[in-house]
Amino acid sequence: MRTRRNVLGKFGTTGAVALGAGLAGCSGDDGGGGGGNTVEMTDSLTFEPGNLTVSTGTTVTWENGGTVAHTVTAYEDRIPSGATYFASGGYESETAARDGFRGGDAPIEADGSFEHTVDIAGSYEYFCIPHEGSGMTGTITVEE
Ligand SMILES: [Cu+2]
Repeated sequence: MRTRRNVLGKFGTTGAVALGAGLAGCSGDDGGGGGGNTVEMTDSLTFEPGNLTVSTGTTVTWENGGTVAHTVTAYEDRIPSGATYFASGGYESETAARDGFRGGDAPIEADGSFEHTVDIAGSYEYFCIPHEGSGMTGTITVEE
């Protein structure tokens, strides 16, 4: 485990903190080619896949595989009742996330990542603040 440089190179500083908890036991990744619980943020201003279905307790990881910076920001009124709000940057509300972005807070740069564990079943809709107008939105469907 002396691959600190590689780890940072792949996940960037945003994901470094969560990496220890999220991937430490994951060397035998069951993703089978990058699928699984990962959503990629692309230079085409899309989340891929746009709709990801996972089970409760899953940690979803968003990775910026391109060069354009993005955010992962949940629509506050389009997540299940009782679910924890999530947004890259650690904001606790959609308004705070939008205000923070307007104020110049760094979004997820190239090679950066964000992750969130979904613990309540239902549909979670989210978007990218700078590219919302271009239709950069996504949905996580969480099943029991
Ligand atoms: Cu974006």
